[in-house]
Amino acid sequence: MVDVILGLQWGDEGKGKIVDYFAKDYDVIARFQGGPNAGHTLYKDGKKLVLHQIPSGIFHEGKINIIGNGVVLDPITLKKECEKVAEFGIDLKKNLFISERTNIIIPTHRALDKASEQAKGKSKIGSTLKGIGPAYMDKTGRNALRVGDLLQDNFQELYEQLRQKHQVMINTYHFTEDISGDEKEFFEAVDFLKELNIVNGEYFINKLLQEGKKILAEGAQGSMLDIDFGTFPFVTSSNTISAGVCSGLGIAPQHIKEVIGITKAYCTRVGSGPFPTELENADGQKLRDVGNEYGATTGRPRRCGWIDLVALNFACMINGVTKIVMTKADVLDSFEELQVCTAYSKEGKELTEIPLRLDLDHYVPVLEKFEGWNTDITKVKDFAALPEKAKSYIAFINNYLGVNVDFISNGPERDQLIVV
Ligand code: 2SA
Ligand code: MG
Repeated sequence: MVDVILGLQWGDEGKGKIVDYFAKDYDVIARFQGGPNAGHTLYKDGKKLVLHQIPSGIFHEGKINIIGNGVVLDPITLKKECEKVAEFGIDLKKNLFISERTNIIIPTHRALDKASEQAKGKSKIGSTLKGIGPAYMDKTGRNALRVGDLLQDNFQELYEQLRQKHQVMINTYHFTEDISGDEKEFFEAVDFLKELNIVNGEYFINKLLQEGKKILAEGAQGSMLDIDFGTFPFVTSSNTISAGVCSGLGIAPQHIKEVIGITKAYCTRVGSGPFPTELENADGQKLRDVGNEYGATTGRPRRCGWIDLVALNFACMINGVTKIVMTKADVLDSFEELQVCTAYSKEGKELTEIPLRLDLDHYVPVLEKFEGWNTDITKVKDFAALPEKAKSYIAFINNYLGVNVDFISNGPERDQLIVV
């Protein structure tokens, strides 16, 4: 059986904490897409740690963590991450497994990412510049190197071929960057990676399924950043939705049971692209300050706004969400008034569907107002003890989505999670 945890917004919904919380109930935690662009924040022994590629179950004894074939893996970032995790006494040889089909990010992918963003100028995507787009382009373009290739004698030759191909492309952008330092680090990291457990991911995971093991698939980024269904072209380059689990791990759809969608009690976005409920005012700044809304990977300030039920409803539909976890509810504690987007208005007409192009010159959010609860909820343990106004806010969301909020996170700590 496979359950999925994924983001329903534009990423940064707090997946790291929630996966870490649920991990105890699973035998296996697996990443199925994305790469070092992800930033999953966990707290271990009171210390903050940001994971980018290693699944968020890594701190649980006896769990198997898998980096699936759908991921694009940067050996340099992986080595650094492994070293950090090892400081906590975690033996990666025992509990980290990497699919041999996982595509590799090489230094020129990052240079290409930068060159491409620079060339886009004002219409840039706001990429994390980790080489994600170019690496997935090499996958679909059938040029990529994969983890299994590292073990081949001719890896150096394969690398050189790809690097040269990239160099031609980089030149066409008139982009110059010295990557020789990165290259040295890359080959050191490749040697490190070769010593980890490289497995045939699809047989590995299917054997675990046959043994009755419980698997948790951990999504990265969010549904509105999905390459097919997100706010294209301001998206990432992978399928972030539940459908990505099958292709990103090599498991059949009938194994998937719960799809647990994570949403913040409000909404954020980092990078460019449409964000109908964005608040470019004092309320937006307050959400950013109270919620500490800065990119976990790049440190970029996140754009903040009210919760968008049109987008959430769309995400619930595309993913087949069965349960919702609402995170950072406590960030709303000091707001006198809250707003919720229930529709978009275009030329006087109200729409409740996500259009092909969410062009903000034409789509204006229709907002419903709520009285804020104006109470500190960070110490609340039971749903019953939540202020009535918080309950009505949640009830309204449940009713709109037709899926219930089953958990409410009211602080960063593991035990700050209210079961509804
Ligand atoms: P990319 O790097 O090419 O995949 O970027 C394309 C778009 O996807 C967005 N994106 C993200 N959005 C939110 N969180 C992400 N992870 C980090 C975090 C981001 C950070 O957890 O905070 O630290 O800045 C993430 N990764 C990609 C990105 O902003 C582009 O809009
Ligand atoms: Mg994040």
